Amino acid sequence: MKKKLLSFLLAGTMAGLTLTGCGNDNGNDTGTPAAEGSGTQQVSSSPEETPQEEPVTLRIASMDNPYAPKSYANGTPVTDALQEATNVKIEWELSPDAQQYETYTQTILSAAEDMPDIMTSVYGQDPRNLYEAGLIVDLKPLIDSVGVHTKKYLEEHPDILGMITEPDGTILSIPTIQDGENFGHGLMIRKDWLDKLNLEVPATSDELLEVLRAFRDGDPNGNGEADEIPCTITGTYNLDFSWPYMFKISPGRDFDADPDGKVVYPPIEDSYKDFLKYMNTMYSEGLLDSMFSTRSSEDWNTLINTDKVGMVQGWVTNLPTFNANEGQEWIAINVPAGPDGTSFSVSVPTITGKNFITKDCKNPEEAFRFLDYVWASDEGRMLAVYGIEGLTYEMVDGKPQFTDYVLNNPDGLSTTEVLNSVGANHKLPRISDASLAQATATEEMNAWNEANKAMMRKCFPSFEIIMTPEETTAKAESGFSDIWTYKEEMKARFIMGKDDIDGYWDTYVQQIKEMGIDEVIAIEQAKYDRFLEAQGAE
Ligand SMILES: [Ca+2]
Repeated sequence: MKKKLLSFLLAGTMAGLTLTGCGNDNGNDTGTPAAEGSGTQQVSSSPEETPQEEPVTLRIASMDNPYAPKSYANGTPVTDALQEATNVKIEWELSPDAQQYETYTQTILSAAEDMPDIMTSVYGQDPRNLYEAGLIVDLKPLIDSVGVHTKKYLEEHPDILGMITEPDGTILSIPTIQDGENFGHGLMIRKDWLDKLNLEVPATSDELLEVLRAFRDGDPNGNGEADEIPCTITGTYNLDFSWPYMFKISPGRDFDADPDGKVVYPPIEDSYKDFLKYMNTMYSEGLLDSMFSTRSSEDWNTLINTDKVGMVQGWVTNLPTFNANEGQEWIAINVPAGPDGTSFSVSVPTITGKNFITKDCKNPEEAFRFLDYVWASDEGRMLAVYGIEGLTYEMVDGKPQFTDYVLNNPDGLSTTEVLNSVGANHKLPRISDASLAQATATEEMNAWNEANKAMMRKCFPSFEIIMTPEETTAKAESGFSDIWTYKEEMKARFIMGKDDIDGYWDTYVQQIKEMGIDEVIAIEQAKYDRFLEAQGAE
């Protein structure tokens, strides 16, 4: 094990030397040969100066390890490996939790002097303001000059490039990314109830209605009373996920784009009307919980735990909790095919942390070279996700697999705690994938996840695309929040039959238009066009 660890560290060190070597082409006036021992007659004016062996010191401000016993300040195997590989010595400025980190950043940013080289953002912080105040630098030129791995990653993931590019073409932060393609929202159903009633997993929207009718009438909880709620949900907003995908519409992120690049507002599209009609059928037949619009998550859990509910929509990672109820067997199902014989699911990568280089950084290229390795190099990504070879993972048939030390930790730590304890899942920028979730999920869950991914389409990341200040103001003043509220109220009224869908649809659409939806669509169209343009540009 030690040998493997050593060889890993050595490989990292060599990569670091190579990178540092590249750096000598810039800003080094001693004329150090690019390659030592190449047999040329050129001799450095000061041979004892070997800058590539001098570690670069970087001050980094961040939240500390969520696994408190192992502070980054004392070193962890992963942060040590990152420093060794990049020939960097980190001077940490750590805060134990989000609140204290926020206080720290407020203090340091308002003082605006002697800032650390690299800082991670606090939630909701807009890098634009920091850039305009002259506190942070544009990373775009650094990506172009030294961001070898970052460039490659962004070329392979143009949607991420589109999401991190500012309206003026600058890139102000390197984010932590969750790929958004795994173990997200889904439909979950009582497999034991299906079995009891001799029913198959529903594959179409019509079969789903049949199954829910059987749940309503067949006393699957076996208490002799018709007390089952075939399907429940917590509030109207959650209906925007999974259910509309049977009708090939995705209203959950406010806007969407059609294949021709035209931005649409799903709640006024005809397919949304079909979705409402379906949910109205569910409601009027007693298949959807009559209290769906006001259910809290506490109610939801109570109904599940008391054996009253046959189907829900939500995070599929809840399944183990549901299945902890004795006698209950929950499974995730793929979105049933709708009237046209198909359906889809939706993914959007999410950005959960942003990392800046400040104006006080003496050597932005060295700082970025470090971020580049940590964030986007193969080695950096392995360290972030899998930790240390031989300790937290082994290569088996060319693929990393978590060791027992992670999956069945001798000290009883959870999988996440083990990885945090070695410094993986760190607070520096990282690209997170579903490896751990996959390694700990059941075979059935992984099968569901793969099938769900196979039917996935990327949707317009309307929440993530960075807006201009003018767009932000225009959207805030557009009355869109009133449109949103009206649309939610009408969704509930249509589903509950308080307004007739066919009879009132045109009036509803007209109302949304009068409230100014076209102006908001124009703003979203400009965002979307820019998103596509950023991806097209190198
Ligand atoms: Ca019953």
